[in-house]
Amino acid sequence: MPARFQPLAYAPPEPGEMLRRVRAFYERMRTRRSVRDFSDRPVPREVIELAIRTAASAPSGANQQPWFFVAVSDPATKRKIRLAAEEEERRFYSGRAPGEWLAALDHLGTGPEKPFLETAPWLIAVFAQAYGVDERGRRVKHYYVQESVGIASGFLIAALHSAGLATLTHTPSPMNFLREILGRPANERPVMLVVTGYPAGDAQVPVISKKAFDETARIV
Ligand code: IYR
Repeated sequence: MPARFQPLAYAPPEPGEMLRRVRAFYERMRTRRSVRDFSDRPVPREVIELAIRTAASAPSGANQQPWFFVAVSDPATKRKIRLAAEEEERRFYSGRAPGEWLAALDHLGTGPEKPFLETAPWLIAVFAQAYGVDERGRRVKHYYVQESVGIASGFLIAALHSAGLATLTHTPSPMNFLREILGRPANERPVMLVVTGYPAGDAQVPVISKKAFDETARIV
């Protein structure tokens, strides 16, 4: 029988070192912005693969890893995704979205045109496996799917940002077309597209701010 437990590989940092590391991470992460103007400059596939490996190292309910990532650089597939997304987004912006939703988005300056879906070198489609399927084709219940996929997506965005790439979490609504275009099975639900690449040289981002610490957290 293989051992069920093994010693944790862990080297405690000095408190000063800990503070330096967490501050450096904070300073790095807080420069991340959602970018909608991408350059078409290529990004090596290995960078994307390592970012996905990072995402897939995330904790998950019962370690079921209920996710699947499809990284797309093929221009024809990106085009299909853009056309399908824009079709949904046109409906979203011209009637399907309630006025309150459109008002909440107004300051971001978004609209139904999604050229970045073709310009950006990589689109990473994140799928959640609502349930698993065992070797005999039987359904296996998955736990905390949303939470697990959310955590993995956060790891993915952090890894891409730490590499120096711009990212956008894009959620065309609805986005079931992704399952068809990317040939994913019925137990998988598309959660988001993580668009990534270099920002365009003249990329603009909305002037926004984050909540003050006191509005975000309380330490007791
Ligand atoms: N899916 C649309 C609308 C949209 C919704 C939210 I919530 C955003 O934070 C941004 C956009 C779009 O991508 O334009």
